[in-house]
Amino acid sequence: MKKQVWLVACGLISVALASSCKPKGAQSAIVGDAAAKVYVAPGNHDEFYNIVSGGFNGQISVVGLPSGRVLKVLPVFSVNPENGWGYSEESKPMLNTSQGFVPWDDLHHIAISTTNAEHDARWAFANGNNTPRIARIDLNSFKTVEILEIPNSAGNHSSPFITQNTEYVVAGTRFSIPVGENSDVSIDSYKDNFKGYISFIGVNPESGEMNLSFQLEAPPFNFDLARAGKNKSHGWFFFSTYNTEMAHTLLEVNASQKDKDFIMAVNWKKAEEYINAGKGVMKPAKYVHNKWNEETHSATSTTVNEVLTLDPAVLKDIVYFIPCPKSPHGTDTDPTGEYIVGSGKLAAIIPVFSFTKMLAAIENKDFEGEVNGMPVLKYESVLHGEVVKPGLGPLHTEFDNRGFAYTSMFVSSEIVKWNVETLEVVDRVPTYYSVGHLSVPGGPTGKPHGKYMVAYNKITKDRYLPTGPELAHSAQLYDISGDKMQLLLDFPTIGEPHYAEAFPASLIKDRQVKFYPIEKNQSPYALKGVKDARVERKGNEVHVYLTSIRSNFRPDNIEGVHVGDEVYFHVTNLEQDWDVPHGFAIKGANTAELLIMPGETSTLKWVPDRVGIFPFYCTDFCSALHQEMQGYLRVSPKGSNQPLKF
Ligand code: K7E
Ligand code: RUQ
Ligand code: CUA
Repeated sequence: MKKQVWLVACGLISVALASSCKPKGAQSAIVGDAAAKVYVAPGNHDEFYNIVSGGFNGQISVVGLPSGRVLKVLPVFSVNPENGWGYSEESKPMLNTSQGFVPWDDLHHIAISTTNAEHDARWAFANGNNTPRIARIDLNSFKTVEILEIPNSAGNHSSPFITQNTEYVVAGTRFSIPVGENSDVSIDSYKDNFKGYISFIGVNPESGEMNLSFQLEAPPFNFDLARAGKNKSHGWFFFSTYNTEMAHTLLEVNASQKDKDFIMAVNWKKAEEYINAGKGVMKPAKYVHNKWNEETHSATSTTVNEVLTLDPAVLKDIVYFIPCPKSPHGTDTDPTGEYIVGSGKLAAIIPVFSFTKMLAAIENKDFEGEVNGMPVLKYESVLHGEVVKPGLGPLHTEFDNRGFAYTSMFVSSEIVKWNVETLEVVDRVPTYYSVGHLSVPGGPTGKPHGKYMVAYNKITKDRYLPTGPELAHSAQLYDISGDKMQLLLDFPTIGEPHYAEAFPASLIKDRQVKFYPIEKNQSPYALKGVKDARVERKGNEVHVYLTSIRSNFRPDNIEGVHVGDEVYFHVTNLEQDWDVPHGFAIKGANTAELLIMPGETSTLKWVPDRVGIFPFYCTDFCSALHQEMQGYLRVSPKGSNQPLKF
């Protein structure tokens, strides 16, 4: 049987690849009034914001739906020279980690904050996959305001997923590793010495601030993805796991031996009770916590040295394993919270589990064994049913507001729509090509908005004008309001999109920050008016306090800087109007520019290494006299007695 599935799978892989050379089928998939449905007339706004992960570019892009227009590239984990993210002195601490400044990450998943399992869209959370981190983005300013490093994690793929009132964001490790003092061990000792950790990060309901509440120790599996229970299953979390074989080499073969891996069900309310009852154990673990302050316009980075841990092998009623065929990638819960969908990449069916049955099976101790002291439930006793012949390579499932589920099929390159109650497949459409995540507005919440679905595809091939070997990734927008899914639009994306979430624009568009009140600017380098502009020397540090306002910098002729000085340009943008940023760049500095929002202060550091006159200028075309917005800085030899002059 196993062999057969493999043969079919391989057959379909070659079909999928072959079809990618023929755009013919792709064009014929579009019917009817697709153009009218995605047309957002000039000056009009999109109906939905789509917050899209950028994968290996480490950023988020903000896309309008249904137009597919890119509205913003929002820097998160990667430096962004365009607006000085990671280059300004104020933003550098945001990218600090326990191993120092890390200018990049691999960002896979988005979680939009919810209340009562409905989008409130106050914050977006995103994961750094490589250097385990979670970021929080303020959706009023579209700015990354917090980054928390995750200790004891190696590859933060299974994150961030949130509980229905944003009580917790979770982060499960992809790789299990040995931690603490015993980490210099033979890789062969995997089963004995390696461990998986699941982090529960509490979110402050007012400020959104994150705090690593506790970590759950888990067997050395790979944790792939997760979803919180919601509504009736509120209080539980479901993680997909693979490599439950606990292999440490050639996983492609060795981690695909068993017929079933597990969905790990975690009773987080219970875990919380144990934590509150003092059952957690404090263990050493070093990580950093970075926060952006909107009033000082700067970040601080704090190091933490310990973490509270819970061992579910001791506290027996927190963790249960549900067998799930075969190397599940996504696990998703439906809007009611009753159904838990596993998507086995190598499975020929989609198993749908019942939360009610799971509780009964736990109650009746319907176990078929245990793993590291934690019970394994019987597949049949938890199963609601199987979606049969869905296609090949199920990855991710999203839900609409009418009781249907949509599962992406990577291998057979299609989306399958099925009825969550009856498990009957009701429609299927091809994707171009090899779809990964799907995104339905409100799809992961208790109240999906439905209407559209975006497929984020892994392979692009011939969809756009070719641009050499490296192509943009491809997204496709479908209308899902009718019985049949209808392909409306292709649009290229920034980076490699994995998960994305969409919500109605009306939730946040009227609360956007337009500028920062200058009187509230608490930066120690802020200037309240041009009269304060000046230059000060402190030893070999030179602090240049600049104002920028249409259309000049003050001061704009600066002398008395010497080779080897540390020069800090503190630029305050005095504008108090929307959409009037000023830029700042100086010739000779081996760094990026600053892009300063109205009412904000940012700092660029430069150590001049040669004598000369160095022009600086505003980089953002801000007025008819933008090109006049410039200045000169004179650098004299080290040890010269040229005094400060400005
Ligand atoms: Cu791209 Cu969610 Cu990292 Cu699936 S994961 S495709
Ligand atoms: S100038 S408006 Cu550099 Cu031609 Cu741009
Ligand atoms: Cu300021 Cu251009």
